[in-house]
Amino acid sequence: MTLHTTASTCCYCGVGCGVLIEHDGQRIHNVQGDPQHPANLGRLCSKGANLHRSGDPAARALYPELRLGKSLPRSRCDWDSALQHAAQRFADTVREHGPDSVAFYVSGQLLSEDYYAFNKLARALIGTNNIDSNSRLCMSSAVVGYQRSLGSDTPPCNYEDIELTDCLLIAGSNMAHAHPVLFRRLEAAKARRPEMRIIVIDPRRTDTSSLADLHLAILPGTDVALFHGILHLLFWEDALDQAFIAAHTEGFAELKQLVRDYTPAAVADICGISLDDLQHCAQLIAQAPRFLSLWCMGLNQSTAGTAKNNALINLHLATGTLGRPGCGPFSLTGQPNAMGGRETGSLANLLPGHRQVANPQDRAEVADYWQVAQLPEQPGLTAIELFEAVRQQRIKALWIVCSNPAQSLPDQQKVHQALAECPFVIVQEAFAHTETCAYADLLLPAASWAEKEGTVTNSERRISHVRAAIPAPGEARADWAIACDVARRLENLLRPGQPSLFAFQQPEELFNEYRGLTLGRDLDIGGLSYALLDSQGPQQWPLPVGARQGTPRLYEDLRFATASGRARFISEAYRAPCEQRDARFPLLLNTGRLRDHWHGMSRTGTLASAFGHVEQACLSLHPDELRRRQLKDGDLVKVRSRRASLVLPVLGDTNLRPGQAWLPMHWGDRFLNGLGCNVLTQPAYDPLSKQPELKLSAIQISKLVLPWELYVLVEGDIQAHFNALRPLFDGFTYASFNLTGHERPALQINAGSLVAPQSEWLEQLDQRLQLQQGPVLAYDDPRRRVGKRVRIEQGRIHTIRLAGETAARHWLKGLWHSGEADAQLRRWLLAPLSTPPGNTACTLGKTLCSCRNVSEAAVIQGIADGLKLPELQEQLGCGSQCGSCVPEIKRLLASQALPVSA
Ligand SMILES: Nc1nc2c(c(=O)[nH]1)N[C@H]1C(S)=C(S)[C@@H](COP(=O)(O)OP(=O)(O)OC[C@H]3O[C@@H](n4cnc5c(=O)[nH]c(N)nc54)[C@H](O)[C@@H]3O)O[C@H]1N2
Ligand SMILES: Nc1nc2c(c(=O)[nH]1)N[C@H]1C(S)=C(S)[C@@H](COP(=O)(O)OP(=O)(O)OC[C@H]3O[C@@H](n4cnc5c(=O)[nH]c(N)nc54)[C@H](O)[C@@H]3O)O[C@H]1N2
Ligand code: SF4
Ligand SMILES: [Mo]
Repeated sequence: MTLHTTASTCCYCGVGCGVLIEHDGQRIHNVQGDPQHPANLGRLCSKGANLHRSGDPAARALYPELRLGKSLPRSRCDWDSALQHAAQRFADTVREHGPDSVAFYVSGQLLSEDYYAFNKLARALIGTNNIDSNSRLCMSSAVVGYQRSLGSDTPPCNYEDIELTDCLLIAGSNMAHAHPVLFRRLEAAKARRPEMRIIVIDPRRTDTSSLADLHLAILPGTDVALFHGILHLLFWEDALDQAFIAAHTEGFAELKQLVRDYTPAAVADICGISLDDLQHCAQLIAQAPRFLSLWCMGLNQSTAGTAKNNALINLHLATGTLGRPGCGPFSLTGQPNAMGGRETGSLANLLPGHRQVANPQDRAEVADYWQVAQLPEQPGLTAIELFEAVRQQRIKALWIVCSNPAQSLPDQQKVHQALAECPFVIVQEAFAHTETCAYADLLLPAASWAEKEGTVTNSERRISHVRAAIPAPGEARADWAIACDVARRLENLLRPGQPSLFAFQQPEELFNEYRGLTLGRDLDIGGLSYALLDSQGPQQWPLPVGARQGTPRLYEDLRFATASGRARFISEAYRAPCEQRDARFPLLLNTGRLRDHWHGMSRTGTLASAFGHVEQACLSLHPDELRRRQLKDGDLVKVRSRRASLVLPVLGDTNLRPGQAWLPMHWGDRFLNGLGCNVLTQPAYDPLSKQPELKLSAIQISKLVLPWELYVLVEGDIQAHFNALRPLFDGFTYASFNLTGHERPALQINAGSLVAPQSEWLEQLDQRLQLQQGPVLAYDDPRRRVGKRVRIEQGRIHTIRLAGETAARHWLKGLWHSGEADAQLRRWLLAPLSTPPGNTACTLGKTLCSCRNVSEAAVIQGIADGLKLPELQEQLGCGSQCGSCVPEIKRLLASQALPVSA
C-alpha cells in the first residue's frame, strides 16, 4: 500500500494549525503537525493530534434524506430530487411570502468558498440579508469593537507578537484549552524570557491563569469597570503616551472625563478584587514598553461585549502600544474560519470585502460586481432574532449549514420550538445525529475535514489552502457545491433565461471571484492565488497585486481606517450585567470549553479517549456552596434558571469563587437529557453586536434524589448502540451518555428516575443490549426492583446493566477495564447483596494525558515518589507528545509542593 501525505489545516480552532495527513487515498492513517506551517511549526494539540481518530465514520450522514410531512420519518432520496425539492420549496416560499421569509444560518467552520457561495445565493439571487452565522455567538463583538475603535474589522497583530511582548494581558480566554498550540508558544516564550509579564483576567482559575504573574479573578461581567479603572490609574501615574494620543487618536477628552469616576477603590469593589492587585495590574502595563492583549469569549459573549472590546482597545491607544512588534489588541478567533466569514461578509449586517449592508455605496459596489440590479436594503436578522422570527413563523424556510443551533444557541426551549414549527428546514451536516438533524425536513450530507478544498483564515489573518486527501463518504458533497447546485435550480425558477451567477465548477473559481471584491480594501488579496499559497505557503492579508508576500502587522504607519485617519477612544460607562443574582437565583452560571471536546461533540463525542479527561457534564461549584447545601460530589441537583431547568451531578471545584457555577458547553440533548447546558442560558444580547450573553445566567440548585438508578456499559458498535438506546431514555429525569475506554471503547449510560420503569421497558433495554440470551449472568430481586446483568465474552466483561441501584458500578467498571471476570464477580452477581466486595469509589479516575493515556492518579503517585516534570514526562510519558496536559501537571506539582498544614 502506498501512503501519500497531503498538507492541509486542522478543522478545529482559530489557531489554524497546519497538518500533514497521511493516507492511502481512501483512508487516513495518521495526522502530524506541519513543521512548515507558520501557525504551529509542527505542533498539534490533543484535538488536532486525534483528528483521524475522531469523527467515527459510523456517525456520518451519507445520503440525502427527505420527509414530506412533519409527522413522517425521513427516507433516503437521490441528490437530484433533494436539490430540486430544496429549490422548489425556497422558490415557492419567496414567491408567496417574499424574500425575507427565508433565511440561512451558516458557520465559521465553513471554508471561505462555501461562505461566499451561500452569501451570494442569499443576497444576489434570493434578495434577502437573512444570512447569519454562528459567528454571531462568537466574534461579532470583536468585529464591532475593531470597527468602532480602529475604523475596520482588522486584527492588527500576529502570533510572533505573543512571543515578543513584555506584558501580555489575557482577558476572558482560556487559551490553554481553547487555543493550546498558541499557549505552547507562549509557555516557551515565557520560559525563554521569564521577565515577560502575563496577566490573566478570568473569574475562574484556569490552566491559562496558572502561567500568569497576576490573575485577577474579577466578578463576572465587570471587565469594562476594570479596564476603565486601569486607565484611571495609568492617567494618575502619568503613564500615558500623550504624544501618541495627540497625533493619532480622537475622543480622549471625553474618555478622561468618564474614567475620572473609576477610582481604584470603586473599581476594586465592583470587580471584587483587591486594591493591590488592581494597582499591580496597572503598574505592569505602565512599565511595559511592549503591551499586547489577547481576548476571547469572556469578553465577546456578553451584553456588554462591544463595550468590553472597546474599553480594552482604549488601553492600547492610551499607551501607544499598537502598530509595532509585541504590541496591540489581538482578538483570538474561535472557529477555524471565523475570519473568512467576516471577510466574505457572511454576517447579516456585512457584505463581502469588509463592506456594510447599511452603506448604500457598499451595496451598489457589490451589486455591480455581481451584475444584479440591486442588493436588498432591509437589514438581515441576526442569530437570536432569526430564530425568534422562525418561532413566530415569520421565517418559513430555513437552511442550516455546518452548525448545530439546537445545541449551541441560548434559551434552547424556544429554539426547539422554533425548529419544530418551521414549515421547511434544511440541515446540511456531516454527522447524522446532531440535535438539529432531528428537525430536518431535508438532510443534506456534507463532506467534512480532509474531504474538501478551499481556504481558511486564522486569527492572525493568515490564509491557508485547505486540501482534500480522501473522498467524502457515501454521497456526501462539498458545501459550496451543494449551494451552487441549488442556486442554479433556483435561478431556473426565479429568473429563467438569464446567465447564471453560479457557474462555478471548482472552489478556486469562487476564491478568484471573491478576491475581486477585496481590491483596494483593507483586506486586499489581489495578489493572492491558490498557486501562490501552494508555492509560498500560507499568507497574511493584505496581499495586494504586486506584493510578494503577506503583511505581518497592520497600522505601522499609525493611519487608521476612520474618516480622520485617527483611532477613536470609545467612552462607555460600565453597565452591570443584565441578569443578576438574587435570593431566588443566588448563583451565576458561567459556561465554556473543555480541553478535549469540540462544541456539540458531533466529532469528538465519537472518540472514547476524548472523554478521559472529563467524563460527564457536571455543574462545578465552590466546595463551600456544596457544604452549605449538604451536597457532595456526584449528587444530583435540579438546576433552574429563569427560563428552564436541567438535572445533573455537582462537583466541588476550588477554582471557582463562591457564588459562581460552571458548566461545560458541550453536552446537548443527545448526551444529556433535558436539552443540555443552553436550556439555562439567556438570549439577551449586546445592543450593537447582537452577540448573546452565554457566560452569565442566574441559577438556583436543589438536591434531587432519584431512588431508581440505572447504569449501563456496553462494548461493540458504539454508534449503533447509541442510536438504539438513546430513544429509550427520553422520559428519564436524568440520563447522561458518554464513551469510555481506550483500546476497547464502550458506551456508558448513567440514569435515574423517581419511580422504576415498567418491566417491559427493562425488557426492551435488555433486548437492545443483547442481554436476553448468551453468556449473561443475571440476578433479579423484583421486590426491590433491583436487577443486575453482566455479559461475559471470552473471559471478559462485555456488557453491564445495573437497574434499581448502582452502588457496584465503579467496581464493575474497574473489572471491565482490567479484563477480569473472576469467581468473586460471579459470587457477587448471583447474591442478593448489592454492596460489591471491591472498591466502590471511582477507581478509573480521570485521564490527564490523552495522547499517552496516563491517569491523574499515576501522575499524583509519581509526584509523591519525588518525580519532577521532566522525569514524569520521561517515565510516565505524560505531557511528552502534544503538551496540552502540561499546565495541569504543573499545577499538581505546585499543589503537592505546598507545605502541609499541621
Ligand atoms: N477545546 C476546545 N477548544 C476550542 C473550542 C472548543 O469547543 N473546544 N471552540 C473554539 C471556539 S469556537 C471558541 S469561540 C474559542 C473560545 O475560547 P475561550 O473564550 O478561551 O473559551 P471559553 O471556555 O468559552 O471561555 C473563556 C473564559 O472566559 C471566562 N469568562 C467568563 N465570564 C467572564 C467575564 O465576565 N470576564 C472575563 N474576563 N472572563 C470571563 C471563562 O471563565 C473562561 O475561562 O475556543 C475555540 N477552541
Ligand atoms: N453555553 C454556551 N453556548 C455556546 C458557547 C459558549 O461558550 N457557551 N459558545 C458559542 C460559540 S463561540 C460557538 S462558535 C458556537 C458553536 O456552535 P455550533 O455551530 O452549533 O458548533 P458545532 O457543534 O461545531 O457545529 C458545527 C456542525 O457542523 C458539522 N460539520 C462539521 N464539518 C462540516 C462540514 O464540512 N460541512 C457541514 N455542512 N457540516 C459540518 C458538525 O458535525 C457540527 O454538528 O456555540 C456557541 N454556544
Ligand atoms: S490548536 Fe489544536 S485545535 Fe487549534 S488548530 Fe491547532 S491542533 Fe487544531
Ligand atoms: Mo466560537
